[in-house]
Amino acid sequence: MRIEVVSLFPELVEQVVRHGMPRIAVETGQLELNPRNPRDFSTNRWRRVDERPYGGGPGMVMEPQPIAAAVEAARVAAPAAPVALLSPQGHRFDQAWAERLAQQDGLVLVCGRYEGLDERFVREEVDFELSLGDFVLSGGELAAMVVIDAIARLLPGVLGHAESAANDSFSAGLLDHPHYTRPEGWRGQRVPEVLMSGDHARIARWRLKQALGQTWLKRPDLLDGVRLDEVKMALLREFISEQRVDEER
Ligand code: 9WO
Repeated sequence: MRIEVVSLFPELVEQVVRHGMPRIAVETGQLELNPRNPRDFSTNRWRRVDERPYGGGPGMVMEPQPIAAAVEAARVAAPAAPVALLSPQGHRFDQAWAERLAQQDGLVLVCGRYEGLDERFVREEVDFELSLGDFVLSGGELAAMVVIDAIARLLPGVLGHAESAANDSFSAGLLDHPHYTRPEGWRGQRVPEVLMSGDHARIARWRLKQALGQTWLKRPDLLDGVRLDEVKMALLREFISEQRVDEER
């Protein structure tokens, strides 16, 4: 997959492929990340990319010409790629969005700075807007890096992809089960016995029960989005009844 990032801070966005799954995705040729700086496309003799807002007010607005030219160059490098703007007005980015975008051959991510972008640019060049949540950042770059990380770990061929991405309980619409490592006892708390039993079927059953239970406890809204078959319903009931026992202790 080829991801083109339009940003006034390309060196910031490039940091995302220095570590972790995005780095592996680049090293294995599954991901190509190409930043494009609107400043390089400015036809202004001072390479200016921002101007004062019509109507007045504080701050500056990104001029349409340089950022549109950068997006047009990105479109040539990644034909048919959708153009997404990172903004609080966008669709809420989630795992389903990550999975959908990971199936594309290309993607153009546009990062704004200053007080915002000229609205005519958004109408002309942007296919959809993506939001990480209801908060304001100083620019779209950190949000673009989050989107790139979420996509990179889903790309086929990225190390461990087959097991870990499919195993993510988020791919089943659930939170993760708890994890434990050595030592067996720490600050008076023991690792659950089942995890040391070597009984893989029992372990898988315990993990699914915990994933269902943790989702019920911490994010009950997510359970509205998943169809619980009889096995899962039974596991969740079992988790809930064990909760009550824990509370009474
Ligand atoms: C800022 C803003 C504030 C209140 C209501 C709507 C708003 N839109 C923007 C906006 O698009 N700002 C541009 C991009 C320019 C300034 C910094 N930008 C930005 C992107 N701030 N916050 C984001 C963002 C992106 C994705 N998810 C959450 C926030």
